[in-house]
Amino acid sequence: MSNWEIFLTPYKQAVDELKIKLKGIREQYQQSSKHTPIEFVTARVKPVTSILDKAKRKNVPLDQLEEGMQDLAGVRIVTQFVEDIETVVELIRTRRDFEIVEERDYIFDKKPSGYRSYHLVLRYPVQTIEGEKKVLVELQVRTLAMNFWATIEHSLNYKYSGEIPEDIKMRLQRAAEAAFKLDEEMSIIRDEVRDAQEIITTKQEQGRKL
Ligand code: 0O2
Repeated sequence: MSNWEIFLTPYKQAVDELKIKLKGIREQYQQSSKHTPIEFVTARVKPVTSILDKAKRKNVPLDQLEEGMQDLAGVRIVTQFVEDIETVVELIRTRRDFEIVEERDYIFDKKPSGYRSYHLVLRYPVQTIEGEKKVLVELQVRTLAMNFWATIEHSLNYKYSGEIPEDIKMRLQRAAEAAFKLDEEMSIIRDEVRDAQEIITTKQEQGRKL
């Protein structure tokens, strides 16, 4: 096992555990036939090449990664509606199995790129054979529309090594506006959509019991 693998093992454990816990919340909502504020959950440990790139970009010494790079472990919760983000954040705030060390609201305060998302940095305790180790985990909470935009923008940033041509940047700004409008429109018909989804989930649950 390489030194990187050993170093990243507790981060891998943290994201795996959080993924299971968050999926558990989603299932509990579904069983109770309530609208679930969690559409899906993804998680990853940052690849070593990305860690090295970011450390260079942000001047983080490699021996200070544990505190200096908050997103070595990343978990993402994707919601249907903007309002669900608040519900999820409230749920996270009530948890006792980790501590919240920071919250960043890029929804109220979107980034110049057009990026919108709600970020929380957690200090999560992992049980290792050497005892408990607390690791930082970045939790991103965003709607499907915000996620669509961020995924596309992230790929373009990768393709152009962070130097996206001006015309594409302008289109991305317009797409960000469109994603914002989509979230707004969906919020307006939210009650209708939620009623429909609750009927569907109840039918599915009944079908499962038969
Ligand atoms: P990757 O490849 O996703 O891992 P800062 O607080 O500004 O000093 P930091 O630590 O980058 O810097 O925190 P920030 O800004 O909260 O961003 C953390 C992560 O949020 C990023 O990780 C992205 O995943 C996402 N993010 C932030 N800004 C943008 C953006 O403009 N577009 C997209 N698509 N995603 C963004 P990484 O390490 O940049 O990337």
